[in-house]
Formats: sequence, structure tokens, C-alpha cells
Amino acid sequence: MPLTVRPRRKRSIRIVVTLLCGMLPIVFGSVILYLQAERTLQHSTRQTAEEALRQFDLMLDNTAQAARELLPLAGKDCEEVKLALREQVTRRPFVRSTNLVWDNNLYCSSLFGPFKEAVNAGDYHEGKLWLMNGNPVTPNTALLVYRLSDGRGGALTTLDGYHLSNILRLIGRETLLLLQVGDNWLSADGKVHQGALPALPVAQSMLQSNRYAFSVSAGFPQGETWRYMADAYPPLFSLLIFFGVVSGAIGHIVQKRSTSPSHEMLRALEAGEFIPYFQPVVHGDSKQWSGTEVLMRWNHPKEGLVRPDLFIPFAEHSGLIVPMTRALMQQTAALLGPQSAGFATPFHIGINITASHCHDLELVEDCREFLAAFMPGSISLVLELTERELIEPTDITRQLFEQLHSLGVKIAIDDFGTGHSSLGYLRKFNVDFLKIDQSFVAMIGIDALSRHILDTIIELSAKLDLGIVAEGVETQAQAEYLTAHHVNFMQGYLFGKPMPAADFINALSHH
Ligand code: G
Ligand code: G
Ligand code: MN
Repeated sequence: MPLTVRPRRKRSIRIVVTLLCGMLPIVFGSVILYLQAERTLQHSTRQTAEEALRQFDLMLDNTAQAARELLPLAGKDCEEVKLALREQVTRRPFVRSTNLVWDNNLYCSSLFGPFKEAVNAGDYHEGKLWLMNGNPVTPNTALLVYRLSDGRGGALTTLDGYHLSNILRLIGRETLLLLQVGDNWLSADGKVHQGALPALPVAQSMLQSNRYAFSVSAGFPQGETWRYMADAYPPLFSLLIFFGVVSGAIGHIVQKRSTSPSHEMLRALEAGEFIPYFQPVVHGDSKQWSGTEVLMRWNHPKEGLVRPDLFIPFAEHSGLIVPMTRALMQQTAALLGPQSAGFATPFHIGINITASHCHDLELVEDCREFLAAFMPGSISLVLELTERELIEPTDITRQLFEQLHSLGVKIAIDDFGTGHSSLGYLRKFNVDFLKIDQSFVAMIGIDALSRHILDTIIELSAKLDLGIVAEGVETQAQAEYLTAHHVNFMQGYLFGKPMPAADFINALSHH
């Protein structure tokens, strides 16, 4: 059956949309937290590097001061000046040893007095600083040598690596912090390495001293950002998960709501929950069952049998009424078609249609298909259009009603007397039957004015040569009155309530 409505969204798509709604705040929030963590770490390494730089500058100030004071003594006899060398070592907290140089030869040392060792200026970064991995006195202990020279003379003062690595360890508590002098670098464990610095992939900060020939680098190993987030942000993560759950729930609810109630009806249509009930229509004189009105029921899995007043308005609004009526006609054809051999006179089958059916010519095909299920000439198909919502005469509707008539399909005005159709209207659409609204039938013997209207309608239909069906016949008195007034057909609880197909077919064989 070709449905003209958009198929409803698949369950799997709805689940995916719900998950996306839930993930959105979590992913978005995590990205923001990640950026925030990177900023925090960057700030932290920068501060660490600045602090370390300041400390190293201060220590080197101390060391350089000793060298400046000793430089004028270079070239003098070692025995004369060695006490001055030792005095600097004693007075200055970071100075470990002092030495004098003449013509690139270390000739006097605070430790040994007169001494002899060649000095290679190339060992010193920018001719000023040498980070050594120990010397013969203390092998494998870091040592930073400061060199000051002037002409043939020079002074070398040394700074113990112990102080340096202490700084690296204390300041760079959480951070990897390194001191670099030329090709050599010192790590917090006090070891001197040669070559390129190890990678500090996260938040690396490198600062160059603008007073001495060294630089410091601070940073974190790979994955530190996530470690930091796991450490510092658990409450924020809980909040994100909360937002995710709320957002997912909202997504779920919005999807459910946006698809109801027409969504629910489309589901029901696909599930075949709309079924026909049949109410007998009897002959005015003989009271023989001569037809039926097909009335839709919604066999809802949870709500049970739902009356059409509750869902037909939604079905019309969404346009679903067209495929729903088509399904109803197909079921009716399948149920009553096989019975058609037993129909004596043309059996009257009333189907309710609405204005939505009159926007195009699809109904013609539906009727043709319906008629094809019955023995030719065994039925009279009557389309009931309620008087409360009459249709505009347009080219399409004129064409529609012409084609329906040429198929032998009849048109009835339902609930006649409750609306306001004019005589012109009845002629324009070539109406075949009037169905008198049950409110007039109910007033027979009770209300003189209503009875008067009823009489007028019956007279009018006779003059216009229209068939007439009285609805809602409940009492014997009403039936007798209508028979006396030559009403062709009657329908009502007196003859039979709307019933399921099996009951109707069963009862039909007894009438
Ligand atoms: O049988 P009953 O109580 O159920 O019908 C209630 C109203 O619903 C009536 O006005 C009837 O015309 C309308 N109705 C019943 N079946 C259909 C249907 O298949 N299509 C339309 N459009 N109206 C229907
Ligand atoms: O399509 P229409 O509006 O004619 O729908 C007929 C409606 O009238 C249905 O809801 C049907 O159940 C109801 N009906 C049919 N016969 C009787 C009857 O004798 N008395 C009452 N009160 N309602 C009836
Ligand atoms: Mn009806």
C-alpha cells in the first residue's frame, strides 16, 4: 500500500539522536576542560621556569662577584694570593673553589695552592660557563664553572652542583625542570648529560637568562593533561555527566513528543490496528438487512477499542485519514467480497470520507479496487460525506465526483440537518442519498418542531429523487413512523449495533 505520508523515524535513529544529545555536553565540556587544563599547566611551567631562573641568576651573581674580586690578582705569585682565594670560598655561600689563570694555565687554586692545568676556553659556553660532570677531586658530581678573563689573566670560580640540583628539585616539584648550559644539561637528580634536551611535550616553557649563558626548561611528560584533569576535575566531570543525562533525557522526550499523536497513529496504521466495524442498514418496508455502514475502530494494544470521535480529527489533521480509509476499504473488501455471491439485491455499503479525500483523484482508484473485490452488480458503494464539513466545488472535486459516478459509486450527505447544505449544493455534486441525523429521529413523538423538520427533509428528498437513510433508530415507534413516511433505509440500535466483522457476517447469513 503506497503511503503518502513520511515514514516515522526508525527506533535505531531515535536511540542515536538520544545518545548524541547526551554526549554533546560531555564532549563539549571535556574539550573546554582540556583547554583549561592546558592553560593551567602552561602557567605553572612558566612560573616554575621564572622562579628557577631567578635563583640561578642569584647564585651566579655570588660566584661572579668572587671572580671579579680575584681577577686583579691574576699573574701574582700563588703563595701570595692563595689566602685571598680561600677567603672568597669561605665568605661566599655558593662558591666551592676559586682559581687563577695566566696564559690559559690554571696556576693557583683555593684547594691546592700552586697547581698546573691547561684551561681550554672552548669548554666554556660563550667563553663564560662550563657545566662539568665533576673533576678529579669530586668525580661524577656536577660543577658549574664561571670564567672571567682579562688579557692574559683570568679567574675561575665554581658553584657546586648540589645547590643547582636542589633548586631543580625544590622548585620543580611537580614539573620536570632542567638547567642547560651549552651542550650540557643538569637534571634534578644531580646528573649532567650531554646533547639535546629530552622532550617535554606538554606545556614546555624555556627561559634564557639575559645575564648569564644558561637557560632553564620546564614541562611535563606526555599525557600529563589527562592526568591533571583526572586529578583536579572530578567534580566538574560529575557535573558534565549530569548535564549529559539531562540533555539525553530531554532529547528522548522531545523526540517522543514531536512524533505524537500522528506518529502513534502511523505506527498503528502499519500495525493494522484500525479495523472495520459493521452496523446493519435495513430496508424501510421489509426491515431486511440490505446493507451496512463501515465504522472505523482503533484496536489499540494498551487502550483497547478506541471510538473514532477520539482519533479521526487527528487523522484528518495529519492527512493520515486517506491511507487509513484506504486500509479500511481493503479490509472491508477482503471480508465482505467473498460473501457477495449471496447478496440478493445490490448490498448497500457505506464508507465515511472526509474533505481530505477530495483534494485529488486517488479515491477513484481506491473505489475501483474496492468494487473489483465484489461480484459485479452485487453491491452499491455509498460514500458518506458529513454535512458539517462540506467541500468547495472546484475543478478537481467536479472531476472526482463525475468519475466516481461513472464507476457507479453513490454519494450520501451524512448527518443531514445539522449543517447547512443548500439545494444547489445537493444538485452540484449529484448527491444520491441523505442520511438524516439521529437527533431528528430521536425527537419523533417528543418534539413537534423537530418532527416537522424531519417531515420536510423526507418530502424534500422525495421531490429531489434522493434516497433517504434514517440514522439512530432505537424504538419500534420511530421505525413505524419512518416506514409510514416511506423512508427507504434505516439504521440504528433497534436493528443492530456496530459489530465486528465475524459477528456481522454470521448474523448476515441468518437474515
Ligand atoms: O460508530 P460511531 O460511534 O463510532 O462513529 C462516530 C463518528 O465517527 C461518526 O460521525 C462516524 O461518521 C465517524 N466515523 C466512523 N468511521 C469513520 C471513518 O472510517 N472515516 C471517517 N471519516 N469517519 C468515521
Ligand atoms: O457516520 P455517522 O455520524 O452517521 O455515525 C453513526 C454514529 O451513530 C456511530 O457513532 C454509531 O455508533 C452511532 N449510532 C448508530 N446507531 C445508533 C443508535 O441507534 N443510537 C445512537 N445513540 N447512536 C447510534
Ligand atoms: Mn456515517
